[in-house]
Amino acid sequence: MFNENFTWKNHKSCGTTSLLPMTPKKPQQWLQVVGHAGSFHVGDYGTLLKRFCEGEQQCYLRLMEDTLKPFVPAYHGIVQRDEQDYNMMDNLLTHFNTPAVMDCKMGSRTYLERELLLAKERPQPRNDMYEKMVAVDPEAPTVQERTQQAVLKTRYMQWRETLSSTTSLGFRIEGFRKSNEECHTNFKRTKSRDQVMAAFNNFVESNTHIVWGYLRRLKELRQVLEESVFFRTHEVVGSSLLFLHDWKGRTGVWMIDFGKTAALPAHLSLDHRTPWVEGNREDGYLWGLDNLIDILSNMLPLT
Ligand code: I3P
Repeated sequence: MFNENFTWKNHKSCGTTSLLPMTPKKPQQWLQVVGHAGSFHVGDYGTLLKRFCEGEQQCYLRLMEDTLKPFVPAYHGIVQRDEQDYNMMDNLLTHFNTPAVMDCKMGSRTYLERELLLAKERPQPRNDMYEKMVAVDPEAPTVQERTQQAVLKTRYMQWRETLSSTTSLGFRIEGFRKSNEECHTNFKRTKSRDQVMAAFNNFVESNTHIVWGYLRRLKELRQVLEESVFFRTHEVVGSSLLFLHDWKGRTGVWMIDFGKTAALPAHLSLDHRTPWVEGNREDGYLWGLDNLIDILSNMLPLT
């Protein structure tokens, strides 16, 4: 059933780890995951093995019982390989012929409230994040950060959010690979609607049929999200929408990456549109989806 070989890049068991393509090494098709290395394997019969994360497993188990089920990869339980546990799920790419793939990280915030608390209680400035920051903007660190040559993770994440469209639009493009195998991952400064639209237009190669397909699916997803019990009762942070299309004109969008999706206390529920203030747990997911739908709608000719 599965006839392509992929390699995956990841670095830890829980987190926002998503599929993203890398330059293919023919004759096999190779893929990579944004930012992280080592925790994916291709399973048998069109499945994907992702390094076990209990929080993510809990989400998948609940999602399999939720109205959102058609919008997430089917979950098949835990498997072991070389003494490591993996969550096994459908490999969405197997449904397409040499697909173009895009990863959009959803929400107006990319860190959990509990990460913020932890950073306040036990601050652990990171040198790797300082290095990533100055590589993009040497002026970004504060005097203190420059002295320490380190930044807090939450500070780095907030900086990334305001630099990209996360804060202003409620989602950001992480990267894409076109079906011609061209890879684009330089979106840290893609912030305005026009920049996002230009990136999408590049991804779909100005094909309005594909845009229609994506829009239909996103509108269906929005409707289901607005009614989903799972969605109402979870803070969905660092989760992505995976866009896939191929030369046959087939399109699909799925929700992936639930390593940082957290169940809310019983008394709390979210509308996912109310702006976040510390304590309300809002994540801006639906606000971001509204903006995404609006941007894609504007790529179509007026009817
Ligand atoms: C990474 C990105 C990831 C985050 C990772 C960051 O930054 O924000 O979402 O992982 O943190 O390094 P960038 O995209 O600029 O490379 P999580 O969402 O899982 O926290 P990490 O280095 O602690 O994994």
